[in-house]
Amino acid sequence: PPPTGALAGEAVAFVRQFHREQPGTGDPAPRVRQVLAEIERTGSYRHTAEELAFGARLAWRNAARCIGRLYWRSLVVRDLRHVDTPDAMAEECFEHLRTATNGGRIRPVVSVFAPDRPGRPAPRILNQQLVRYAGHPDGAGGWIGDPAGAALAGLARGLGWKSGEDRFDVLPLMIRHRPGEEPRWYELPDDAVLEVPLRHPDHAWFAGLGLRWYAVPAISDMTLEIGGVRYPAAPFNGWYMGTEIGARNLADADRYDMLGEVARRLGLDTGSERSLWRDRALVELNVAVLHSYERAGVTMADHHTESARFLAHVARERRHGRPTPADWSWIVPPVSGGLTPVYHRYYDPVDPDLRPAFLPGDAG
Ligand code: HEM
Ligand code: NRG
Repeated sequence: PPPTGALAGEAVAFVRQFHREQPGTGDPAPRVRQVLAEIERTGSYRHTAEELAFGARLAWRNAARCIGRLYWRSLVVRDLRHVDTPDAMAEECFEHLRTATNGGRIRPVVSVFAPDRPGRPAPRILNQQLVRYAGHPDGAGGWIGDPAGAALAGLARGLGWKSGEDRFDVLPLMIRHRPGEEPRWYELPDDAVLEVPLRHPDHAWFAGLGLRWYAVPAISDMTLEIGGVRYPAAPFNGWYMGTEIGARNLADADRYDMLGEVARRLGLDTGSERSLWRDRALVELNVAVLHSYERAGVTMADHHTESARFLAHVARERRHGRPTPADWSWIVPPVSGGLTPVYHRYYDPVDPDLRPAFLPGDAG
């Protein structure tokens, strides 16, 4: 009898979905038999290149927290399943960044490295994103750099990385080959990291704040699961929506916490909440982010445009007879929520068991 475990169930469901949705792939039955036989023989199975590409795009389409899903079909999938040493993975992560950056015309890309196999876990990327800034306490109750990068900066220093004293030091890439082994670390080459210095269209002093951010958000700490197979190293990127930087990374009290300083430079009354100095500073910070990326020729979406695109996506999926599960609290932008159309409605319910998916952290 064919295997009936969880892997076999997931595998069959995925192969059927692939054949149902991909024109010209024909009857799934022969491929289902082949996959089940391979699972019986080896305890796992290998996706074809086409299954892998489709599965990765589906995982994006299924990402309930992502507002950027309109372009899910155009995801560039780099099939790097044969790459499983830290040195080679680091090189390919740098190449991922170069391909994705594309001189500023950012391309959505995922690099899929080796999957976990029975009894043989694949290497892990320890960084949250391929590019992120280090942070450490300044000794006076404040922070230098990004508090969200403090744990990884500590880990990197423990491995021998010499951190700078800058507020925007790019963390090294850290890769653990096998469980229990010490991670290897790699400084990112300059030509793999595009950054944008921030300035404001109307306030010359803004450039003097010395703020900057990187061009490509490439999440590297989620596991891609397709048809029961787990790819723990599968960094992916799209482009930024301005609010991620202007309303969160640079604004949150536990991140760069810049609103007080921006408000003072704007001459606002920070003594009273009712002056709405936080809100006014927040808007100018977001103006600066969008303006700077535009001037630098780096792809970035504003929250109004990306919201409209998302609703176009929901409508198109519906025409194909498919739901678009979405998590309202993640989809609605962190500024001017009610000004965007995504605020004024609810979405299809989120199913945590929906697959393929990008799963949080080192899921298993
Ligand atoms: C989450 C935008 C591309 C998968 C998000 C979030 C935003 C966003 C704003 C919420 C992030 C937060 O609040 O921290 C975009 C835009 C894209 C894009 C503008 C442009 C193309 C992609 C791609 C993938 C993806 C290419 C995967 C292939 C996800 C996932 C999450 C997410 C899995 C949830 C992350 C988590 O749980 O922490 N996206 N995204 N997105 N996006 Fe996208
Ligand atoms: N908020 C995070 C990035 C999360 C994902 N956002 C994207 N993803 N745009 C930050 O660094 O601010 N993406 O794949 O494009």
